[in-house]
Amino acid sequence: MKLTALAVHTPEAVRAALAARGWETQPAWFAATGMQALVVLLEQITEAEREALVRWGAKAGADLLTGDGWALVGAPASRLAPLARPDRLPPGLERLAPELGRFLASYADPPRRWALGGESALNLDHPVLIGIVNVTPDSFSDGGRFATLDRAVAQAERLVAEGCELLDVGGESTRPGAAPVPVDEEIGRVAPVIEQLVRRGLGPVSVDTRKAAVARAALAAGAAVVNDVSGLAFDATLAGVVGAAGAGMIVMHMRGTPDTMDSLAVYRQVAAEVAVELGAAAARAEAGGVARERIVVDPGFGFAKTPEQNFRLLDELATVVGLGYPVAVGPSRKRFLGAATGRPVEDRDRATAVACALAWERGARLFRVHDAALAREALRVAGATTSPVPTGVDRDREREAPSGWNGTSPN
Ligand code: PMM
Repeated sequence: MKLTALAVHTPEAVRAALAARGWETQPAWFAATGMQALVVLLEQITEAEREALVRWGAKAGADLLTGDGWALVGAPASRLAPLARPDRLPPGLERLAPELGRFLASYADPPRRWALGGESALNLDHPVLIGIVNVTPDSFSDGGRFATLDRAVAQAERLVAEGCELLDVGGESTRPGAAPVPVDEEIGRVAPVIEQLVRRGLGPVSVDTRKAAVARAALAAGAAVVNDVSGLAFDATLAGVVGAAGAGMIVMHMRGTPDTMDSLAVYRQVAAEVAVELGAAAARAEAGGVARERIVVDPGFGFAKTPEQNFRLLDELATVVGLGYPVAVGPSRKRFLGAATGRPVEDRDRATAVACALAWERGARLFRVHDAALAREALRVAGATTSPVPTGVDRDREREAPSGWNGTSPN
């Protein structure tokens, strides 16, 4: 007898083992994703639901850890799948099916495109770089350098040449303690730059703002995306503006405002809490009229998080990916990277590139960076190592995976 431990962080290892034994690509990928171990945390469950779960777990061979109002359920994806199907659901667990079904569907078939304003879309089967064009005099990392129109355009041209597929123009610094910028001043900073970038064909362009009035002006100037670092907590009318314009939206997680956020970095389990709060923010966007396929979520590295919490969040990014929206990350040059490397802000692009590669491996698809060249190189390596789906798999058929998992028959 011969024993080989296969890698468990990717279905690729099981797929390759099956392919080596004559399985075709499609059924091998089905079976491999179905065999992946998943753990879901269920909260706010009743005592009756907890008991029904325990009974199901004993029969299904799932691992269960439970307490008052909660349960941790660990099982291969294929074994969890019946819980997402109303026709096969054990009695007493009816409330579980919709959420679990949504999660398993996006797990088996993650979003592969992000619809921006109008008909444009970004393909997410490879790492997508978002280049930062800050037109603030006080941004923490490149403050003031691109404050004039010409400089902003030159920076945008460089970022596009280095592979950026979206340019994020921001006119208000969000570093801790930064002074708020009046609406008119913010519009005066970003709108002319956005207009120039779009006119020169450097778009698509996103505007980094928390304010509906600024978003409206930016969209009129040609922006296709609104990137809101407040997760729709700052201006309740912002979602309506984005929804009405049919634009794309990045919903980022933070707590409080740049002034107060550092004191709010208190979590018992950072990734799970960020995911829940970010899910609520994305739901606010949808309720405001932003279509689901236009939404990207971002865990907000550095916003209301200590360096340790940022690293936990980076490692456990799959929890945020589990929300089912494409995930963007913005670790670029941030303080937590300095805490790990001892490097000053102007020397953190290598650390940024590594953080981006780690985030890709955990399911992030978009990367907001100051320096695109290094990040692109790191992401090329990461992207070549971790394919979301092996070549040869028909991804339209794969959509059916949750009901198709059985893992027993090669054909
Ligand atoms: N970070 C900053 C500003 N905007 N937007 C998103 N979506 N994600 C981020 O992490 C993010 C952001 C702060 O960094 P900067 O001042 O260098 O732009």
